[in-house]
Amino acid sequence: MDQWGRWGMPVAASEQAPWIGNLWNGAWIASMVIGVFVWGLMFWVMFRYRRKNNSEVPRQTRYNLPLEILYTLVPFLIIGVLFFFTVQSQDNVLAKVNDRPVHTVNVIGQKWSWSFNYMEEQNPAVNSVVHDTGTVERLPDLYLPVNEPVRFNLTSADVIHSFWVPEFYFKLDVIPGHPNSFDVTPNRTGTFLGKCAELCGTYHSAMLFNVHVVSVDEYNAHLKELAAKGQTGELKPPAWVNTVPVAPANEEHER
Ligand SMILES: [Cu+2]
Repeated sequence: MDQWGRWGMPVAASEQAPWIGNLWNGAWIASMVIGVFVWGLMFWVMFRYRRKNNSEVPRQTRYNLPLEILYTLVPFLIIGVLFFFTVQSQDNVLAKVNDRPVHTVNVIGQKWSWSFNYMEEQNPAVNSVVHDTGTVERLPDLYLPVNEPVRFNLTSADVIHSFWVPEFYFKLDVIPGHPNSFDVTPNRTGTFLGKCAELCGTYHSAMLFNVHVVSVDEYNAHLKELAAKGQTGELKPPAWVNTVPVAPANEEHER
């Protein structure tokens, strides 16, 4: 029920999420206010200026310059306000943590799962890069320490994917040959479902991952577990991007 108060959004789990949450709420409230006002005007004129009897035609207004200027300017004003708050939210959500983020996770999107490289060479708990990768049958797990800034570097091994954790109110495209990055500070422990938000092929719908926001101790324990399993070193996408094979030009396709 309290989801109504968020206009359908899940409970936020990151420091950056309120920027998007407030934009989302504000846009809905503005739309509802404008909607109610416009519906009110429509119904008011429909009833107030109805034809009263069959002989008399209501006065017909063809041109009203002030009114026309008004309804040209007001939409620009509405767009301007939405634009301002959109840019403001975007700038804050994409802002990089000063200096150096505490943790870095290099993410690879591949058909149809994810690989996570925890760049923890400086972390005394493991002193190395550890990784985990998923398959269509086994969802990968992404562990994140609560209240610590994490930088995500996103690369793709093949086609365009999109890294999306709904509870962070954020997603970013994972584009082959075009690294993207963003910083996020998870601030609520729990297990969330991450998804690929870009239709990327046959098993796009299976491209899910579990996000565990845990205490720093649990985070370090998980890194050690990965190291103990021998999952050390960084997984990298291929240097050149695999593309869909193109049929030879001289081959004829007849039907
Ligand atoms: Cu995908």
